[in-house]
Amino acid sequence: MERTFLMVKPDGVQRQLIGEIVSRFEKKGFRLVGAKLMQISTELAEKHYAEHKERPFFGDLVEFITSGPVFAMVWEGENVIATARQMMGKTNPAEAAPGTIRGDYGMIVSKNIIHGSDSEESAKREISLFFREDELLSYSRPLDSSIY
Ligand code: 3AN
Repeated sequence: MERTFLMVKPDGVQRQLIGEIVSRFEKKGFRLVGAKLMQISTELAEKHYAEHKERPFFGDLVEFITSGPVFAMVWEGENVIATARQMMGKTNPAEAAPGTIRGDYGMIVSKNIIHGSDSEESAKREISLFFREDELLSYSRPLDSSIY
């Protein structure tokens, strides 16, 4: 089953959106296989955002993501990487459709509430950056047979 890395960013934690965000993915039918509230170090932030190293906003990005606690999660399910991106909405909340997380709660691109892996490759990379193998659980729910 496909897995993705999702993270409520410091602005989402401050705005008390953890429960709302977890609830959306839960209700969709995806399965939570790992989660933790954590403070990201500068070193981890630079690794996580390595692909943006040359962008002018890289310094601000690292500063912001390390500015307070984040809620890191791994979710599992059919096509979860692409579907979670759809549920998050476009990077710029001003362009994100209503009904998406960023469309409903976000205002500006630098504080867009949630991060989600954009490909299978980045999901693998990000999951292993943030979680040890023994922090991820495999289990089934009675509901699974109704979802699939
Ligand atoms: P996404 O998070 O939707 O995959 P990316 O990977 O293009 O978007 O950007 C990573 C993060 O960098 C975004 N979540 C956003 O917070 C920040 N970001 C992207 N573009 C800008 C920008 N023009 N100015 C400031 N921050 C930006």
